[in-house]
Amino acid sequence: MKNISRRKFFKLSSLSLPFLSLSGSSQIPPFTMSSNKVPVIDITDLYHPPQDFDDAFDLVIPYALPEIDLLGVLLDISHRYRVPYKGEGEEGWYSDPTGGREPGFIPVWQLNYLFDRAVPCAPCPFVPMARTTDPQINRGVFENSGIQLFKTLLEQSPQPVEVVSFGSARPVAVAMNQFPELLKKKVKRIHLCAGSYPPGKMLEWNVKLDPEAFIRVISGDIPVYIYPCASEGNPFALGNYNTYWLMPNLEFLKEIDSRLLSYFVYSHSRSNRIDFLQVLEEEPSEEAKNALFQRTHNIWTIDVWLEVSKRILVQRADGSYQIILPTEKKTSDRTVSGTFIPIQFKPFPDGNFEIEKVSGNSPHRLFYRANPEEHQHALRQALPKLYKSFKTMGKYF
Ligand SMILES: [Ca+2]
Repeated sequence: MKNISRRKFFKLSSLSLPFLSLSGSSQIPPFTMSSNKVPVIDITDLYHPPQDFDDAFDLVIPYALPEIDLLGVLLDISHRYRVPYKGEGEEGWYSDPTGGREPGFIPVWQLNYLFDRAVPCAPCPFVPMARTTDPQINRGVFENSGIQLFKTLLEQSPQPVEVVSFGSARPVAVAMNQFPELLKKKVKRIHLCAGSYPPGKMLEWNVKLDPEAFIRVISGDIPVYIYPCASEGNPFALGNYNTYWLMPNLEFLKEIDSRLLSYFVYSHSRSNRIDFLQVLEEEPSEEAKNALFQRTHNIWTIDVWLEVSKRILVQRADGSYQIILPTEKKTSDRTVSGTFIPIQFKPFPDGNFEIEKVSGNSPHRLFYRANPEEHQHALRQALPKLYKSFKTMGKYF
């Protein structure tokens, strides 16, 4: 009975667009679409307090890179991690006792404030799909507001959009089940940061969040660029097909824009201050800053941004590594960025997958790095330089 009335309500209210934006209104802020900017929809499992601080760390990139037009942020939330979760007897692999947390509206609003933007943001369904064809309409208006935002942003974009997904594949899969034709027409590529390749015994974290959703997305014909987050099930392996690398500390944040530093400290310290914009104008405590600087930081996401923004990771003639624009490339530069192998997916029922390498007539691609140690070494040099170049918009207060 409850589901029926929810469905009805959803049908009625889907005529208007329910989502949250900085202005609090339900209208998409007008955005200018110049042809040299890449339109991007960012789907992230971002919470506050964070589950993985890198989600807040990573979201700065699409705000700060001028070649990206960030159309919207969809919050990929899993109810089980909103509260302390003890796992399902899988040797604690998927447990997380550090919940509660809520969808990351606060970090999105903070970045809108810091970069003077009005990027709309909305949550997506909180629970796994019951089957690969599940449209999750019975999750109601609030949890579907991200899916509605997805639809509206695609409809309004004059050109196909790059979709990046850093959590479960659920928002993309639900959208595939609600408006498949629109996705086919308006999604250029889905950059899916998930899965293990080669496959492992344990499901990779993002796949485990929603195996049906992952199977749905890799079984479709919309181009999927997959950036595996694990190799043989190990999320911390330096394999050829996964993107993981480690920053031994975040000392370089001492030299970044001071308001961005406050943003990072807010997230990293799990702050509960309600004046979450004003706090960005204040100098954080030494203790909170030092805890951040000494953080050992795991990264799985940067290769997505290189591919989407068309920036290149290179080694310069002097031996140093940098992330550069294509126009900055010199003949003496050696490219270190990952490449992409044309593949066909062979999904297994549990959410793992195998691949078949094909000659290029498949829309799908698998990330590949020839030398994982060099990839890590290069990014340890190049990523700090990139973050140090980011500037927030001027302070008004
Ligand atoms: Ca994530």
